[in-house]
Amino acid sequence: MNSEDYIRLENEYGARNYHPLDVVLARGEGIWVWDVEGNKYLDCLSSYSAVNQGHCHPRILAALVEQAGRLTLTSRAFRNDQLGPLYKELCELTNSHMVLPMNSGAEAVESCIKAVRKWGYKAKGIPYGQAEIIACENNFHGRTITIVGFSTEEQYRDGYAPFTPGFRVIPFGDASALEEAITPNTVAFLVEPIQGEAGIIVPPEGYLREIRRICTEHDIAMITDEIQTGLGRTGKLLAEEHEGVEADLTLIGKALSGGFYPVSAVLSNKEVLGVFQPGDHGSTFGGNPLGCAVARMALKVLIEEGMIENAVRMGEYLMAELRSIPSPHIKEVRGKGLLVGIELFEEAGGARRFCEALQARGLLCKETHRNVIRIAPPLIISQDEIDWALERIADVLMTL
Ligand code: IF1
Repeated sequence: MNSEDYIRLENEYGARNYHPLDVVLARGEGIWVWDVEGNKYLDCLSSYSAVNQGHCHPRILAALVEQAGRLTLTSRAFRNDQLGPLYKELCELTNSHMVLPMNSGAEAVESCIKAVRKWGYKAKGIPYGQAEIIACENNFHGRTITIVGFSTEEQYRDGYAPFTPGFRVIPFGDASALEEAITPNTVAFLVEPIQGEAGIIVPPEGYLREIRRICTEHDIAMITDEIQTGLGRTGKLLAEEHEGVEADLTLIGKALSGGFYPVSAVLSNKEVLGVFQPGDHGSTFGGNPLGCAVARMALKVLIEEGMIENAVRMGEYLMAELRSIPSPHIKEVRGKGLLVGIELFEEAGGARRFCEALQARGLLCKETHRNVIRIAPPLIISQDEIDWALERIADVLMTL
């Protein structure tokens, strides 16, 4: 079968909830992927930052295979020999006191919403059923009914009402808006350190520090959603570290497994996650030994192989070079580490056609919010490989 055959199968049998590029991938290794015809591409999306360590990282693969041959799932009715060590390693790496292991990012977000509501009622005495959580305009935290209920992207909400009450949104990047939105029933503020899906929106310097001060002052839980910005993507293990901030709860996922397996987690101080008593919350696969073994190795290679430091160096180089491309289409180049967005002027006709032209030149990336090309290669990329990408990006931006 060739690409067209695979595309036909997808179109005949698959739900149309994506508009993917017409590239049918069959193999991945490091920063490279190959389609069914054997064409080679540089992956500049990293599966939305779930493959920070590079495709099929050999050490994570070995950990997966070894664990898969020994024990994959026990349920949490029993214990296993991978969970406790993962808890300890995660807490030491992030200065957390407690971990709740889940599977998808959205599950971590939903679990965190349950924890802060319960904490609000039990610890803060908020009238039952009145808890409020504040989020930001243009947020992206997942696709469940509760989460899209506080999305400001109409398409993510259309057709899914009624939504979960108890949420309000404020402008992103404006700490005073948070102060004004807090009520006696506010339990938490949920924010992405950099808004990914919104178009790689970097808040003003000091924003997270201001948020931290306000949350502390008003005793509301600061929640950072690091599912996309975390695990080295922005040049720190957690993006909140750029401002020396420690959230009360931090959500991680995606690259926590290096792209091998759905593994997410809520990291917290004991006070908030401590509200859960046996039976209050759960998940069939949450904390399973296979996911934990994979996550432990995914973290190990991220640290041991200097991927986070590489993201700083390569990100600075990439953004400086992108900013030097004299293309009339470029409105702004922004980002942090290897989470980079090229915003195009409206007159450029939308980022999609540039992504399609880049695909033809062997580079895979994805538009977000019509005018932004997201550039987020695996954190192992070298300067030569960035130069290879820049040659094609400059060519497309100068000739389309
Ligand atoms: C899609 C976007 C990115 C996330 C943040 C939670 C989640 C995500 C900051 C939920 C997931 C994915 C979901 C995927 C595409 C991708 C995405 F374009 F949708 F918005 F990355 F920006 N918090 N993001 O980025 O994690 O449940 O998916 O494991 O839904 O199209 P998940």
